Amino acid sequence: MASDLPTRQSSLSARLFRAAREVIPGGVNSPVRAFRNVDGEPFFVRRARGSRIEDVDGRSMIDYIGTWGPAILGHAPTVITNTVHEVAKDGLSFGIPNPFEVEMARLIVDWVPSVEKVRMVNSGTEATMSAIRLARGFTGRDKIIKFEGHYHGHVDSLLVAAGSGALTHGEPDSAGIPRSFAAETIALPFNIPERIEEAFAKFGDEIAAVILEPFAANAGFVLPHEGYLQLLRDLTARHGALLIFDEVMTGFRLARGGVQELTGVTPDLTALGKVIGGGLPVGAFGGRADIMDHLAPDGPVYQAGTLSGNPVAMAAGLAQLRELEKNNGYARLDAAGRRLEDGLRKLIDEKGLPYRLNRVGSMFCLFFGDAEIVNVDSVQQGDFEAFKQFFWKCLERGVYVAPSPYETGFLSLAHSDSDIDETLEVFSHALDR
Ligand code: KE4
Repeated sequence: MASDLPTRQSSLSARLFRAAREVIPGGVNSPVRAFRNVDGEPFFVRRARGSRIEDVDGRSMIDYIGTWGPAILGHAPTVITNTVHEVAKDGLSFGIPNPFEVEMARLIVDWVPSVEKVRMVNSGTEATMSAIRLARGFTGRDKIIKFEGHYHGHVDSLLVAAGSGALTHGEPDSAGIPRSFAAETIALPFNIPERIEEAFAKFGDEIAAVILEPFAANAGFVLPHEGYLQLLRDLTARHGALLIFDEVMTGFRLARGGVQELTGVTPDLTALGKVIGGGLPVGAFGGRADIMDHLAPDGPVYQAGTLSGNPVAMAAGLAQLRELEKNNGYARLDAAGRRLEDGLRKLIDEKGLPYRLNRVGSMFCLFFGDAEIVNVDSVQQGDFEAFKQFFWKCLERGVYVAPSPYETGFLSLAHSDSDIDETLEVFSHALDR
């Protein structure tokens, strides 16, 4: 680190954050950016390219967040920036169908096994919100099952925690959500078969859908136990409920067809986002045609969006997805993830640290505790003080990991072997107490 860099307080980031707080709630447009989980203040980014971001004070860092998933090729890849520049010359938004929408829908249908029809939206939240409404409209049922620690965006009926009578109804997980909304959502612990079996035994024919992150990435990176996804598939099919995979994080990141391709478990509906937009605001939801045809204008379930299918965002997403598929992108992402994992496992073994590490492809999470990672309860047993120290020591040495122990790290195709080796050097220092 250059010693002439401004101190944190006098930095331009600090001045910008003070100015931001005067006009933006919490100084941020999304809470996780406020660095509250690491008791600090955020830096502001001036530019980003490849595996690195540069803050407004000129500090360069290797980025393991990639704008929370979308930057799978790395930041500002020319294949996307050139496309955006070219397409934007012909118009930014029409509110009228454009050819890029058809190309994107066809690509999603070709890549994601369970998706026969798809509707574009502008965020992951819109995707899950619309999928839930569609499931309720299609089944004529009201109850939804979700899992504690799984995040599906800020949807009223999904910002719900396990209620006191956990099995009967949920409790709002945010102010501003009527208890009546939460009452129709049941929040269960992930990876505990008995609990989901009990819920279906009690409410089977009232349940419209089960929604989950099949590989859960919003409580650290928590994987389903063997057979658990198939159990959810069997129970929902048996009781006429829909199975919704929220693959906003994992879709197009872990494989062309996401987790459903990796596991062979096929949902009825899938929510998508992040990678699909190449860094521009895009979400999507899709699935069985007989379900999707219940959407307006053909069907009774209303769903809409001024900027949905926006030509510039569609073109950016298509450029990213096609580039990703070329040059063996998924195999290269997995090789980068393997290099980081092997190096990190070696470090925690050498240092005798009782930490756990989960990694699939380019997604990873280091858990600062030795509890077996079953669900969010296990993650909460971690040593968050140790995590916080690790975060700031990494940042001071030029590596940006998620500012929360409840997040997942991401590699991109721009992370070189030397980036990863440099990161492991930094991790080695940052793991020392
Ligand atoms: P957005 O509305 O933020 O585009 O997507 C919501 C969403 C839905 N489903 C899953 C599985 C998600 O991970 C997300 C959003 N992820 C967070 C990262 N943990 C976005 C970061 C943020 O909230 O600023």
